[in-house]
Amino acid sequence: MDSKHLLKSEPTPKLTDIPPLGMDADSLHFDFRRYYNHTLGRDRYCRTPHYLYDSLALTLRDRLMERWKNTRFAHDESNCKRAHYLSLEFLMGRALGNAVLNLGLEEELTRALSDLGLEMEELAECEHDAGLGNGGLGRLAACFLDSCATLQLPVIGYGLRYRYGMFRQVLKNGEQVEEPDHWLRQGNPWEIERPEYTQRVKFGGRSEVKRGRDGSLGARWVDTHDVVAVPFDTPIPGFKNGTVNTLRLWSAMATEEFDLGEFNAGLYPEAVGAKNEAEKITMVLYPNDASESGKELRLRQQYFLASASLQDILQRWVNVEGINLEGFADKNCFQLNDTHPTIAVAELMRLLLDDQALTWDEAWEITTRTMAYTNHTLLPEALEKWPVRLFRQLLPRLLDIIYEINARFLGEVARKWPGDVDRLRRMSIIEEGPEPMVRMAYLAIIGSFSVNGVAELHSRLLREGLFKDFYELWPEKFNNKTNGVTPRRWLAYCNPQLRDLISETIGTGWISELSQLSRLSMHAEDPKFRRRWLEVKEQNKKHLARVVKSQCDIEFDPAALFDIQVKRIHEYKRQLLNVLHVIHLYDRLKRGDLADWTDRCVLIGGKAAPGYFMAKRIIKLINNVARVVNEDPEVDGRLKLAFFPNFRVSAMEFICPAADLSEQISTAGKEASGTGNMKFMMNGAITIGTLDGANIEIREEVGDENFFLFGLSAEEVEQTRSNYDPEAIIAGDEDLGRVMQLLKSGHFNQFAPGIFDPILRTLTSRNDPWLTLADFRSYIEAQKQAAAVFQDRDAWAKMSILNTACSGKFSTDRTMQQYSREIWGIDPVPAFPVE
Ligand code: 21N
Repeated sequence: MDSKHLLKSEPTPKLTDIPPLGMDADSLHFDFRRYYNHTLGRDRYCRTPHYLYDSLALTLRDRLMERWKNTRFAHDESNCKRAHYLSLEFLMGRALGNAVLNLGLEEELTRALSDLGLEMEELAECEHDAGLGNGGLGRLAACFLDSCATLQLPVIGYGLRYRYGMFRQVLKNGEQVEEPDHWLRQGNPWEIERPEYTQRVKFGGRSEVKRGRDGSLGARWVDTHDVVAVPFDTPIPGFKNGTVNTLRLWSAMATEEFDLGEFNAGLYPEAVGAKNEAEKITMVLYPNDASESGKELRLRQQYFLASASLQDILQRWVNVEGINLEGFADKNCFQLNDTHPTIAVAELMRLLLDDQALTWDEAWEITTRTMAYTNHTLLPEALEKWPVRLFRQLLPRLLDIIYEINARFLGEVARKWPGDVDRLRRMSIIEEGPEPMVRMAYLAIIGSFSVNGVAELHSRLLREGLFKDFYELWPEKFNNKTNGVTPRRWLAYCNPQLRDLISETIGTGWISELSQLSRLSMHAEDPKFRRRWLEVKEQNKKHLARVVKSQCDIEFDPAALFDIQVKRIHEYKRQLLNVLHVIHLYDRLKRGDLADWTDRCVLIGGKAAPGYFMAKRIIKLINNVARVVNEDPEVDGRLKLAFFPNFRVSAMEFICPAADLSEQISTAGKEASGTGNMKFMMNGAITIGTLDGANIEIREEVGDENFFLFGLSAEEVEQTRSNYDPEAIIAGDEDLGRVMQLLKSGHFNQFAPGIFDPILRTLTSRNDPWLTLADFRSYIEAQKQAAAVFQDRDAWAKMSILNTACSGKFSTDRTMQQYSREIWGIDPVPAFPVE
């Protein structure tokens, strides 16, 4: 720590010994008014609710602050092992409602506010989502933090404080337009800046290498351009347990010297430009969810996170334990959220070798005992590779280290498989070719003691396919950790009516022990309980219908089947299959085929990566089909289709409680896990899905009779590819024939001929990687079955209740218990009580 930040004299304990804040309505009421009037200086003429929101956030933050400090003290004094979750994304969403729930303040706060004529929900709406992530991977990190705090696990999140989060999606003429998400514009009451923990990160320059007597590398990294990393901490409250953990996000700042040289040379604009260059690093989140960006700035972001975080952790170690790093690996571990922060493997080696003067073997021992890697995708286009050339330019010292890791590793492979040159080529960190590349996944596997996938099927496919060579070398590294979601945000907070019904029926223990939901099963037979269950769903559907009306100007009838698919738009997720089904239903209505008809409202939402042409064209198709279907008098309201704009965490909070049917229809073998599927299930939606990702485990838990299964299995998908003949499928299926004819005829693009040709071409290509038409028939049949069951309100209610009742496995509390016991080797540490 910088000595200029330290006081010369020890302050009296009186400075920090203060009584705890009241958790009653009167204390909250008093503090809220004090913030509004005295701190923010507003008066009765102020008409914007934002200052009311700020006053409330500050009132709550004070209560978090004292618990936060007590948690830190408890961790420090117990000298416990800690886990550090390194992630380029934390999709936190809003903090206020979650803080109220986890602090157990819902009742008292409602009283305090109602006395002032205010409602919490209205103030909560003022908060901008912290959208510092793309999709599942980023939201998973956020759910993990909630569960770690609730389980009182000493886990710290490390990420980047992007000034612009995930873009805002607006629709113009049915097409996606991106707008910047300046989420910090109105300030962020949930973060506190910690300049005292500032770090310095190096870029560029040269590496001067010299080999030591024991063969180890000694080196100096010189002539670097440094960037300063300033941490901002966000409190992560556990559920009613006094624990508040930390999410630490780094913000890039120019060093003071950075511009000085140029400034002195009279190049003032250039100096300020250089400052911008440094601060660009944390300016914006990359918005591609499932393909690597390949951009230099992205690699800068990754290294900035890895280096600042590791230096922070090592500095703490040295401050507390001194320079002896022997016990470091017993007290620390790092979880790499996909390959994005994997440069941490080489960076930890650099810090241990160059700064701490350890030998290679000592440093490698610490690295491989502390690093653990989670893979989130099998899609080849998402596997990160960086040009060696770029590494040499930007991180020359790290490239030296990667080469050395690779040389020693290939030696090990050669000893195990003498003469197997092809295996050496396959397993090398460096992919040879005209432009040699660094394969980040291989660096992650080689540098880690644990490699995990995120659902059973996904982990098996990693062992048998993508990482087969590595599995043969190190089977003991490989394991599965099926994803989950936090039941606090995704049931107790977002669905208060269902929460109250469940708690009235089985008590409140389920909120922190979700397997208790199984006690609902016996009530699934009770007609009165079923009626109340359906009443809650109906209320939630009415709420969603109001939002759809205001956002999309489309009327949803709450009595209809609410059929929902919300997730990033990607061809493998097959939003197109959903659209083909909607067109098929439309075609049935037009032909007067009303046999066993069920009214249906289909909602599709999600963002497309800005550079992903096909995904954007799929959005356009959804909107065009919606317009034709919704406006056709012959359809007469029996079928509705809406595209929900700007899908995000805070939207999912009212969407998932209102779903009847959850669409999880990816090509089998492509969706690593899925987590939206779990949110829907918890809230009593029934899944229509393929045997992909965690769908398989959802079906195992709930039983085949409470799940609408369709489609090829992952094995069948691979067998089908070689003789896939979509034209033959169309010829053999009249319904599909008519759907394709409608599309081809331009029925949905009367004034823009040809715009859907690219979509038609992939659907009818023998090389369509997503095999959409192969699953058409079985999808239509499963949909028909769902529609039929929906008519039988009692049968549907029972299935819905059983879905919630069987969702216990999909709590991140279970997931985090497994990570903590089977990977991290950490134990819970109770926080000191506030008193
Ligand atoms: C998801 F832009 N993986 S979101 C899985 F370069 N990867 O698809 C899902 F910066 N993102 O099945 C699973 O449930 C979820 O993870 C949680 O395990 C995701 C990768 C990504 C790639 C590049 C970039 C950003 C993100 C970018």
